[in-house]
Order: sequence, then structure tokens, then C-alpha cells
Amino acid sequence: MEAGQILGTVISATGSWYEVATEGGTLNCRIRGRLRLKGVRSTNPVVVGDRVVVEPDDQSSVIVEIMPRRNYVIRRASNLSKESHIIAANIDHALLIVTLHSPATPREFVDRFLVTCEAYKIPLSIVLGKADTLVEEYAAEEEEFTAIYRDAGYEVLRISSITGEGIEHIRGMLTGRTTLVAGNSGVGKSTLIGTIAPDIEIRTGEISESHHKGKHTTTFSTMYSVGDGYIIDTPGIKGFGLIDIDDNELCRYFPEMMRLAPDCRFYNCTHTHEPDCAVLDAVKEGTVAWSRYESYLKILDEDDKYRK
Ligand SMILES: Nc1nc2c(ncn2[C@@H]2O[C@H](COP(=O)(O)OP(=O)(O)OP(=O)(O)O)[C@@H](O)[C@H]2O)c(=O)[nH]1
Ligand SMILES: [Mg+2]
Ligand SMILES: [Zn+2]
Repeated sequence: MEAGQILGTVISATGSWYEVATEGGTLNCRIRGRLRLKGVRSTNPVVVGDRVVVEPDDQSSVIVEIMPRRNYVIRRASNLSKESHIIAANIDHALLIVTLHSPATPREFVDRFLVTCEAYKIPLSIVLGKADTLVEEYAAEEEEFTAIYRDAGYEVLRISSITGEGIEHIRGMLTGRTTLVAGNSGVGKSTLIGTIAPDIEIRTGEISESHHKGKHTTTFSTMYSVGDGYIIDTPGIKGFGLIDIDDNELCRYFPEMMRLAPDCRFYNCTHTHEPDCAVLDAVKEGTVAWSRYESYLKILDEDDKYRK
């Protein structure tokens, strides 16, 4: 770092302006021309959570360097694109907010997000949102969902920003670390953050608005400080295209399948057609959930499409 330059953390990134929190306060910055981290191909060069070197200036401060990232959450920018988009970097923990209805989060979306967190070694908790709406008719579905992911090895929590259920627990999880909040649009990510930290000014979808319209309330990621930790609100993501994950490695990111793989006859078993495959046996017996296995197959399939 040269004289006059300071270190900071990117707390919001709109694409042209970046807010950087430094010891002396928050600076509004632009980025220096061709700045990007080596070896990372993404549509957004500087992302929320990045540690950066800034040249402060009264008029326009400039980000001149990005420090290496400890980890990041990345997805394919759009369905048919080869470009990728980084949601945030340097995360200690992720909360994936899932709602069973209004809106219903697709299982495949959940599984894709889990694969990414496994691949980048980001600890994760699954949070069933809007628990106040999980009335009797959803009880069986909730039980099934919870069992699948707990059996796979994930923590599954329940929260409601209306009754306050689970909120204290989540607040406790934030201490001393940076937590990413992710999930489809309308699942209540911003509402959760506003409930945890009422002093934060945060935009949420109006109750009267229908989230079935696919309207996105949060349009870019923002990091907020809560106690001695940080929480990152993200725009709702719809599809979650995976990037840089090898077919041969994919099963390592499904913990319940990875545990069985040593019992397959072939060491390089793909768990799709091989004889004496411990994973296929478990799927048949129902000890590995069909929906999880189906996601595994769909991800294998999709990646083939992109290689052609
Ligand atoms: N019943 C119920 N409704 C909730 C709860 N949390 C949020 N909502 C409602 O769900 C809608 C969407 O909430 P948001 O917090 O804006 O959702 P979001 O995930 O931030 O959405 P995007 O910013 O578009 O990604 C709003 O109408 C909220 O009032 C909850 O715990 N229970
Ligand atoms: Mg939001
Ligand atoms: Zn196998």
C-alpha cells in the first residue's frame, strides 16, 4: 500500500459506485479502469465483502486494488450465459432462506445453493421462513423437508418475522462474523434483517404487493453492521447456475452421497448406472432422498449442455 492509501471493506456495489467502509468512515468510490482479480471471471469485478485499497479523495475516491478473497458465492450470470456473477465475498456463514409457499422455493434451487457453499467451504444454515404461515396443511411437507436436510447433515431452523420465532437465535449467530442472507425473491430476507436490527433502514416488499409477480424489492447486495458482526442482504436469486464444478467432484458436495461413495464397487463411480453403487442402492431404499438425487442428476445434465 502506498502513502495516503487506506484499507476498507466494500459494503455496497451498484456496478458504477461502491461504498467502502474504512476506519475513518464510509467512502463513495469508483474503481480504477481495468481492475479485477486474476483468475476470476465474473461480470462484477468488485463485490460486497471485498477488502480493497482505496485512494481517498474529497471528490471521488478510487478503489485501486482488491485483496485476495477467502471465499465467495458465485453463480452463472444468466441461464445461457458463460459469464458468472459473484454475490458476495469473504463470508463466514450463509443463511439460505427457504419458504414452502408464497413463494415456494424449488428443491433444486436449494440443492444448487448448498453445492456452491460446500464447494467453497462456506458453513450454512437452512432457514424455513414465514413459519407463522406453516399451518396444519403444510405440516407434512415441512416435516419431510426438515428430515431430508437434517439427514444430509444441515442445520434447519424456523423463523418468523411476525411472531419473532427463531429471531433471537439468528441474532446470536451473527456475533463476530459476516453472514450472507440468500434465497428466492420474496422469502423475507430484508424483513429478517430489519427485524433483527430495527435501526437499519431497509426496503422490504409491501404486504399488499403480491410476490407472485416476481418483483424484486432488493436490487443489489448490501452489508450492514449488526452488533460486532455483519450481515449481507442480497437481491432474490431465481436460478442458480453452477460454475467451475467438475462432474467427478459433484457428489462430494452432497454430503449424504459422499459418505456412501467409498462403498461403491468402482472408485470412480458416477452413481448414475454402475452396478453395486451404494448411492443408487440408498436412493432405492429411500435413505438418500429422491429429490436430492434428482438435483444431482439435473446438475450433471446441465453442465453437459454448457460444455458442448
Ligand atoms: N407471514 C410472513 N410474511 C413475511 C415474513 N417475512 C417477510 N414477509 C413478507 O414477505 C414479503 C417479502 O419480504 P421481503 O423481506 O421484501 O423479501 P426479500 O426476500 O427481501 O425479497 P427480494 O428483496 O425481492 O429478494 C413482504 O410482504 C413481507 O412482509 C414472515 O416471517 N411471515
Ligand atoms: Mg429484499
Ligand atoms: Zn456409486
